[in-house]
Amino acid sequence: MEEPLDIQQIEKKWNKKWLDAKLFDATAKPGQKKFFCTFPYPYVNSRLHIGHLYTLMRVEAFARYKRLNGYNVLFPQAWHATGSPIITSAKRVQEREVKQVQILKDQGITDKDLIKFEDPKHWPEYFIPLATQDYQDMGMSVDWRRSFVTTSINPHYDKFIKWQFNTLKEKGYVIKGKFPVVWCPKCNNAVSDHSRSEGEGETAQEFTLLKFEFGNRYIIAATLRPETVYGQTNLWVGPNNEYVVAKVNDEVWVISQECADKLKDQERKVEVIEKIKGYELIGKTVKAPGIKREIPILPSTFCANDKGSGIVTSVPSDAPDDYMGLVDLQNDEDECKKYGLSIENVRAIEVIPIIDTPGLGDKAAVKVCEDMGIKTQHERQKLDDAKKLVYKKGFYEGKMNKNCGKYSGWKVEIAKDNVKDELIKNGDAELLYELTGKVVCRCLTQSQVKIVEDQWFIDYGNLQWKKLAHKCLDKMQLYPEKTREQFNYVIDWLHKWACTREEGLGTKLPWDEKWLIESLSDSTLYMAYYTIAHLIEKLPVEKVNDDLFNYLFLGKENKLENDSENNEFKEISEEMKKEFNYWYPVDYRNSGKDLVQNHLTFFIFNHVGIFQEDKWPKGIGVNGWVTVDGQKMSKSLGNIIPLHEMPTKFGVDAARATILSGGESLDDPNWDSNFARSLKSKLVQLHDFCIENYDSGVDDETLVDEWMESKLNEIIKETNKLMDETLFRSAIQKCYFDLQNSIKWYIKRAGVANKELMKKIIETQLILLTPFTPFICEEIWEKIGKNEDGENDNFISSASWPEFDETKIKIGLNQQEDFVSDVLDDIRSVLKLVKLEKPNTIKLFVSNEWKYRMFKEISKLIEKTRNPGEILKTLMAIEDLRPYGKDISKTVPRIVKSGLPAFISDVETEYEFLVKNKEFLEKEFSCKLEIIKAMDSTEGKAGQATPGKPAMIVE
Ligand code: A2H
Repeated sequence: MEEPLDIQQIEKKWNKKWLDAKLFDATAKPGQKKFFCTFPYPYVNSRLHIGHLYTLMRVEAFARYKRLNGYNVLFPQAWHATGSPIITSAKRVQEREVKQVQILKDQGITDKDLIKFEDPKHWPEYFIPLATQDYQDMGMSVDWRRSFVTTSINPHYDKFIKWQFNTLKEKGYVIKGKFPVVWCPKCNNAVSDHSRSEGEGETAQEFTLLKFEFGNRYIIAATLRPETVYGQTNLWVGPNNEYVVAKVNDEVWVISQECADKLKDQERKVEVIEKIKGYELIGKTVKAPGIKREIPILPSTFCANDKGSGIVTSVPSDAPDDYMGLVDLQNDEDECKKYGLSIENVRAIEVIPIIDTPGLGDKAAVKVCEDMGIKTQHERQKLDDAKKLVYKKGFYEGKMNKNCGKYSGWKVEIAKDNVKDELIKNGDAELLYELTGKVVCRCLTQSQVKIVEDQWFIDYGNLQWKKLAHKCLDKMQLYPEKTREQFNYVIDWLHKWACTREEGLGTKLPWDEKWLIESLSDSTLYMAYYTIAHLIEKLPVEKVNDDLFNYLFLGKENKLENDSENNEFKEISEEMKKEFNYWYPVDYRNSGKDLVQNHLTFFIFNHVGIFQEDKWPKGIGVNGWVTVDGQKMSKSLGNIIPLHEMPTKFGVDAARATILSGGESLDDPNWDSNFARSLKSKLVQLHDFCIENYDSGVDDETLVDEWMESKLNEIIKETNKLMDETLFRSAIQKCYFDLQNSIKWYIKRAGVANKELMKKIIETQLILLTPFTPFICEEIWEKIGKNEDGENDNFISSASWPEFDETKIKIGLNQQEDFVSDVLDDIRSVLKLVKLEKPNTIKLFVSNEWKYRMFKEISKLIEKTRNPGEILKTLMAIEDLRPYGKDISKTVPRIVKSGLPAFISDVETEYEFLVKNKEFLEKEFSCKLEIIKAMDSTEGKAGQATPGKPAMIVE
């Protein structure tokens, strides 16, 4: 008996061969088509795990597919060390903090080695080689010459980032100022997305604080829609909410305690004087800002003290909450009485129309609440939906009407800032920043907004820059396309981004060295660095400066040439320029869906802000988050599988194909351990099958060769389409499972396969599978004699993707084979039903002619209607069908429900086809088979035959 396959040995063998042959080292070859793809560099403070694998595999499978399709493919990989996580962890190791020590021990670090992790620099030194090994073990087709690490640990890259920031600053994209940032009061630092344990993507949002005159005080209400002041009818307070009267700078304000706390971080001096309950204010009046009209204070249930000031101005025309609050109160005499309000006065409050919104009239909130059947202010879910709808339409499409003074006729979108500025100028309003959602720092302290002076920002709010970003996006291929809307939204929504930190690893801001550039800002343009990474390291770092990068990347004047002593320098810089110009732009960058709102959009911005248009990125892929065996990945569940366990636990090929089979598009993919285990043994079977069947079989054509050719070509064609759209899960289904089934069927039908065809099938399937399971494919490829000399071109990894021949795809043939397979299944079910194991005779009856006629008519009609009555009526109008009215009326509803068979021919064709396959069926059931036309039979059963579904009697 042969030795069982040693999968791990095979993986090691091919990894070594690929590395020795430098198979994935990619060099510019002007004239040859290229594909440049990237996976965001992982953060090197821990080992890689299954969460990385899915996103990574989407790049890897695509890279291999493109390579097989004749592209010169560059797939490089670098490592990210920027930011505070490593420094924070190193500090925690210094303190021997139990949790942190455990995290390291779980990753195999011994007590003895612990001390090394007190030094932040040790972290990348330790984790990068391990990550590289994991990548190699997993068969990633990376050009390792171009790998690097970020931060000042890498002085060449450090210079690149400095150049990037100098360039951004020159273009006015980096600005200094006073800005609201998400802030941790404990760490005394801005909390970047990477440094959060909760609330990634949440930012500071601007609210306008409206000031309502109330004697010698102001009652304050926060709004996102300052332009709606013209429609104010009243103020809302929560009757049982506690408010404070506080001295804020030189004025006295009524606000919530939470608001008072926030104001302290936003450049106000705040001193609380006394507390006051909401109900004490109800029934009093205030003078509303912007309109200088007295309006009453009324009770509602939706005022939250932790938002704005805890008090809301009511604009029932355009805010569904406000409208329902008013309706509720107008219907509730008791509630009015309770607070001493006159119900007549409350009922006299009228909605003031201020905005004409296309499709929603001039009181959008009223219309939407009525249309949605909202009855009270307590229907939260419906009200939130209504709010979104009214806001989106009103704000982006609405126009201010005649009640809005000098702004009448303005677009709402434009009026907003103008009204706001005017209110502020007149002392009627101020600004407050609120977080868009809860943010918790890694130190587990809840973050808040703080206005920081002297901060550096990337100005993603710059309108000209946004325009360029949109232009780039418009031309970009997105995988899947449905992410486009989100990208457009993020481009519009991004504003100033605090790009520096005081602490961490990183690159210093070149012109203000007390600052370090933070981790989401030094990772946006580095794909360009990949094109030169292996060359620039040959230069002494003093030679690397902005002039060099300007020359390489922006085609600016070569200020370096005069340096006569340095021919080598010149040579290297020319080579770098060639590499950049060949590989750029990036063709495909893939990442998880959480990065659309920051990294991926920053990637677009930075490219369009710095590079010429022909270097703008061409494609982005976005994917979901991995779950493991149906559960969310989490430390506490212990279900995070590290990459280095994959080879021993599941085998690399099986792991690669399993993770991609777990999902595609934006689905959250599921890792299924059982699937991986069973795939591992299936791949061994594939190996054995190929070895056994390659180059064996008959020279004569078989009955089903033509069908098999058709199927094979169809599968190649469909796989191509799926691969081009990165729908790898479906592609694996097609080129592995579907093709496998077809091959099995072919062998069953042919008895002995045709030799040449079998060779072609095996070769084709192996190449189609190579992007997913390259190790086993290489092994088989070698064993079937395709790579005997071990030359580079003979690896299956460098083979040519099979072409399909459209003329060989014969839908009719495919349908006929499906018919035979259905007949086979039907006979089996009948035998099972009558519990007959060994039949003597099977009689098959081919349907009566008129039924073919009926089926064909129905197949035409069903495209227009699925109403059985209508179909029946049309059929009955056909003269030669009329005699069968009773049968037809029974058949039609059944067909509408279950569908028509794919194979509808006519009596003669179906009959002859069965006769042709008689021998095959007889062999299958080891019995005699009779094929009879129903019209020639007197058996009652014969009448039950329908086209594509012969009736049968088994004896
Ligand atoms: B808006 P977001 Cl016309 N509790 O102002 C409950 N709601 C509060 C609040 C609090 N403490 N503070 C402010 N708000 C309301 C005007 C408006 C608003 C119009 C249309 C839509 C609209 C008049 N009311 O908001 O949930 C305020 O109502 C919908 C975008 O944080 C504030 O803006 O997005 C809005 O909630 C902020 O809601």
